[in-house]
Formats: sequence, structure tokens, C-alpha cells
Amino acid sequence: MKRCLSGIKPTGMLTLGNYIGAIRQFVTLQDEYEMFIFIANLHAITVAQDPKELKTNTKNLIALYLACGLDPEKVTLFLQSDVKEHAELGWILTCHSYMGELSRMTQYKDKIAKGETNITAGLFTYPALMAGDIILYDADVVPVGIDQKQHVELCRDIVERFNNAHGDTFTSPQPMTPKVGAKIMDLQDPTKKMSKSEDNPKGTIALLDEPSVARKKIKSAITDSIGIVQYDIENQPGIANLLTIHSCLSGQSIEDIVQQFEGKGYGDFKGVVAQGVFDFLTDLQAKHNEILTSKIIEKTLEEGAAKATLVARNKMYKVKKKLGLQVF
Ligand code: ATP
Ligand code: LTN
Repeated sequence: MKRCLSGIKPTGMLTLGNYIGAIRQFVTLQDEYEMFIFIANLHAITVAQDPKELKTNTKNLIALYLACGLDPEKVTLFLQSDVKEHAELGWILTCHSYMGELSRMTQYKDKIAKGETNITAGLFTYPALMAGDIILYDADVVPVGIDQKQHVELCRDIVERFNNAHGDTFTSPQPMTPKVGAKIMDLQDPTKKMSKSEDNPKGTIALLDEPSVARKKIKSAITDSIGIVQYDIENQPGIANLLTIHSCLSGQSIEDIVQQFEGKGYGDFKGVVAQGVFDFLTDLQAKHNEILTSKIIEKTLEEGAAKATLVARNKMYKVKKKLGLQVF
């Protein structure tokens, strides 16, 4: 069985973008692949985190993974910091990455362009840690939203470099992005990605938003004055975004939705999208609350860490031997 791996940072509230771009794919892939899904908490601390909030976000994230349909019987679900080999391989790969390639990563470049000054060395080198997360398990595919594709491509370069220098050691992973929904946009600025660390909550739908609040956010999403429900990213990015959201949540194709709203106005369309989001969140949150009050989170993380550690430890032994770190 081929292997599939991905992770999400426990920073802030998960958004509809995280669900549509990432988690939804994890759920459909769990029957086809041997899956490793983790909470990227070592990535979260590349920017300052309040420890209390980090703990809450971590619990919410694992509960949401389960509520969205990940089955711990099929998927190894774990916390990154529980498997020490991530930090260990991350360091080794930092020593196989070049300053030049790391400084070309858009997330870092964007922060520099915005004039941010408190950028940690961890934030700069995090693509090397991410490469380690992936190849520690010899993952064949990595389902991610479009913004993360570049990091998986860097991972492939690092694998090639490492394998050339030390002999065949790691599998080169393929990034996998969904055909529809790889980049859900902010509702108030549809030229910008919907993001969980966004300051303006009006543009973002958190998976734990009160469903009626989420409904209002969809209804007040920025659109245009063209007035025709059609998929035109250039001229109608707001409507295109709502079409994408509705298609992903309802399972209907964008073409079918466009046909359904022929001759109708934005008010009707937004009402239907908003109701779809309302229903989706209501159902998801009921499951989430049930999971939070059970003991399943603890058990899942404990079992996941044990299973992941077995694979990771075995791989690290081989890597250390290749590098001459393992003497006996
Ligand atoms: P942050 O704002 O803290 O950087 P984020 O919302 O971008 O967080 P991540 O933890 O970086 O979320 O991403 C987790 C996964 O969700 C990644 O695979 C990422 O590509 C995907 N993702 C994040 N935002 C979106 C979005 N708006 N549309 C589609 N996929 C997304
Ligand atoms: N860097 C990613 C989260 C992440 C990840 C990974 C995704 C960390 N390690 C390995 C896929 C595979 C992010 O910021 N969203």
C-alpha cells in the first residue's frame, strides 16, 4: 500500500479553507493509502504561541480531524512533538538545505515583504523540518492546499541531493492538491487566501464559528456588480470563491450550480451557499463536542505516537548509519 502523509499547524481556529483544501482530501484518501496525519506543533512555535492557547488549539485540532471523518483505525494520527525523530531529521535536513533555496520560499518572502522584523530562525528553516516530516515515513503522496506545494517540491530537491550524496535513502514525495478548492479565498478580500491567522474574522469561516455567524459572513461576502452567477476568477473572484465552497460542500459540480442559478440574483445564490455552510458546521460541531468530552483524543494520540515512532525510529537508524553518525 502506498503511503500518504500530511499535517496541519495548531495555530488558531481551523478554517473552511483548511477543511476544503486539506482535511477533506485526507478523509477520501484514508481507504486507499497507509495514512499518517499529524498535528504540526513544532511548526506552530516558529511564531510565538501562548502555551495555554496552543494546548486548546491542539485538542480542538485532533477532535476536528476525528469529527471530519478520519478514522483512527485506518489512519495513524499523532502529535509531531511526541515523535522525537521529527526534530532530529529536521536538523539533519537543515544541514542539507541551502540558504538560497530557503529564502525563495514564498511564506518567508511574504513576511519579509510585509516588513515583519521578528522572524525567527525556525520560521526560516521550517521547510527543512517539513521535508523531514514527510520523508521520515517515506510518504509517496502529500495532500496539501496550493500554498504548501512549493515546500513539497523543495522536499523533492532535498531528497535528490541526499540520495545522490549518500545512496538511495528516501522516497521522493508527490504533492497532491484538490482539483477544486486548493485555495479558498478570504470572503472580504477574495484575492487573498482564507487563513486561520487572519486578523479580520469577517473574511474567514472558522470550523468552530457559531453556524448563524458563519451564515451571516457568507451573506456579507464581497462580490461584484456584474450580477450573473458564473465562474470567472478574474472579474468575479468573490462569486468564484462561493461557487467553489458550495461545490465542495454539496458535492455538485460548479457547472451544475451555475446552471441552477441561471437568471437568479446574488441574494438567492448566497442564501443557498450560506445554508449549506450552516448545515455543514452544525453537523460537524455536534460531532466535535461529542469527541471532546470523550476519552478518545488521549487514546488516539497515544496509539498514534507509538505507531509513528516505530516507523520513524527505524528510518532514523538507517539515516544515521549512512551519515556516519551511528558508529556501532
Ligand atoms: P496560518 O494562517 O496559521 O499560516 P493556514 O490557515 O494557512 O495557517 P496551515 O496550517 O498552514 O493553515 O495549513 C494546513 C493545510 O490547509 C495546508 O495543506 C494548507 O495548504 C491548507 N490550507 C490552508 N488555507 C487554505 C485555503 N484557504 N484554501 C485551501 N487550503 C488551505
Ligand atoms: N507546513 C505546513 C504544515 C506541515 C505539513 C508537513 C504539511 C508541516 N509538516 C508535512 C504536509 C506535510 C503548513 O504550514 N501548513
